[in-house]
Amino acid sequence: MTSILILNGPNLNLLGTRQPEVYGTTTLGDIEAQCTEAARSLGLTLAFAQSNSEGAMVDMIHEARGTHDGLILNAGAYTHTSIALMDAISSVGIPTIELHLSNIHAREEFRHTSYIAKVALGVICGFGAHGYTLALQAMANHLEATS
Ligand code: CA2
Repeated sequence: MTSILILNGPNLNLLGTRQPEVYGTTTLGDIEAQCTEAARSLGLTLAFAQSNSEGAMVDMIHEARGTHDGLILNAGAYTHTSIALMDAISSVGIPTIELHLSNIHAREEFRHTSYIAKVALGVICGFGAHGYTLALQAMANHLEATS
């Protein structure tokens, strides 16, 4: 069965507890439950993870090789800084969708740069928690079209 890893970066474990005006009231646990249901109806196997550590995220991307067919990555603030995550995605060659809850282009200038976008299939941002299920649908379509 086609397997997808959804990987979340720093501070996303706080979702639903602080800054609801920016990030909404949905918790990461709620998002995982929505993704589990969406993956089931799309016929996908899902792994869902979060880390506050850049190195741990690099390790999880390396370990995804041979295990997962697609990566959906909300790298949080590392999106705007991490050449290491960009290189990890390039090195494993797994199709990757960059995802954000907020519209990073409508926010501060420093959020307009993304190292992840340079190696991603595409980017989904600004649709809040719904973006996660949109990304799963987009990844399912991509993997189906390229299989
Ligand atoms: O919009 C997104 O999904 C972001 O990846 C979220 C990151 C931010 O640095 C990116 O520019 C855009 C921040 C995640 C912080 O999450 C929090 C959640 C609740 C309370 C505080 C932070």
